[in-house]
Amino acid sequence: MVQWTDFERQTIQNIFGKMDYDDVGPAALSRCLVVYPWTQRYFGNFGNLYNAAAILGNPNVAAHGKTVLQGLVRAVKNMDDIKATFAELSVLHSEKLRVDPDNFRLLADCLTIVVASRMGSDFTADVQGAFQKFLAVVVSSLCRQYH
Ligand code: HEG
Repeated sequence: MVQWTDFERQTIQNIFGKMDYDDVGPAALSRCLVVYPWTQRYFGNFGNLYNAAAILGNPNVAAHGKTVLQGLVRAVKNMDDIKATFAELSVLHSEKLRVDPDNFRLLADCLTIVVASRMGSDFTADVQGAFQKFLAVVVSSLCRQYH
């Protein structure tokens, strides 16, 4: 089981408590689709992903970016059992969506970059450490069904 320090818990809750989901979710997913274009293959029903401008303006991408964050909020609320919280989501991504699990990490990294850009100097090394630890647990939990 993952152990969290008080600082880590507070930092994660603070980041998600202050987050503008309508901004951060779309920004993180669209960044992932632009920087790692092979991730577009899972969103064939999302319409125009032809270039960066199309991705940034695509309402399906924006909506799904928010859905991903809503998933992460469930993890924040269940920090002591993220594995169980994401059990079904892991089955969905592996067996139905057939998402290559390497991509979880790539999206998590894009989210870190967007959060860092929004937080500016508040995104200290300690804050980054706590946030990336949280995302590492999320990624590992999503990968469970692939093991
Ligand atoms: Mg996934 C659906 C969360 C990474 C592709 N993703 C979903 C859903 C959630 C979610 C909550 C909705 C599930 C439902 O309808 O029951 N995704 C989620 C998280 C992360 C992640 C928390 C990692 C941080 N997803 C991810 C990655 C890809 C992907 C990296 C592909 C590169 N997700 C994907 C697709 C769907 C979902 C294709 C279905 C979208 C749709 O058809 O609406």
